[in-house]
Amino acid sequence: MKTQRLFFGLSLPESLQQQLVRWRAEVFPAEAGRPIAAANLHMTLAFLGEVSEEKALILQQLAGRIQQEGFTLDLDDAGFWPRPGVVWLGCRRPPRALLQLANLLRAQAARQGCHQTPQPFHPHITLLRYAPRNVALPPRDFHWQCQVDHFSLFASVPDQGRPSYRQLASWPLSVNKEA
Ligand code: 2AM
Repeated sequence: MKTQRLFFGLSLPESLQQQLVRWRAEVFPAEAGRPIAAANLHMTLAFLGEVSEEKALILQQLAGRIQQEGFTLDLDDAGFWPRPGVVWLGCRRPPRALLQLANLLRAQAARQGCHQTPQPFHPHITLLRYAPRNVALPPRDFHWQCQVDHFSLFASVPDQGRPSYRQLASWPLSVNKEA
């Protein structure tokens, strides 16, 4: 059976990816970990794992029925998870619409048999992997902003030994009334 490693997520505008990479190079020394390539900077909403074509189609149909508002991502937080050695960028106050979207996608995925971790969704963009335990985080004086008006399905494909993320489909989020 043919399967693909899939996840739902948010892409970032290329201009923001480039800004983040420049900022990362300023605030983290080279020994702080393995940087994620600019084009791979994204936010995962629901990780699906290895999925058959049949199940991927069902999940896409369910995703297409989602009616949710867009939102603004305020990226003003950073942290370190020692076990995976991940340095991440996140939001001190994640928008409710972001949490609702991720939780809905995660619930749909779980109902289709895609294992979901029991930990609550913690929105983040992985900046570095294999960071050492003593990695120094930058002072929280940064604030990156991005309007989110769609979410996407991605395939994780190996590219010279490292994953590369290919966008397979996208769905719009409606206009954010607060904006
Ligand atoms: P990470 O950035 O925190 O490692 C593609 O692999 C995306 O799915 C990555 O953003 C990764 O999150 C996430 N991911 C990979 N394996 C996962 C797992 N077992 N559970 C949850 N998310 C996972």
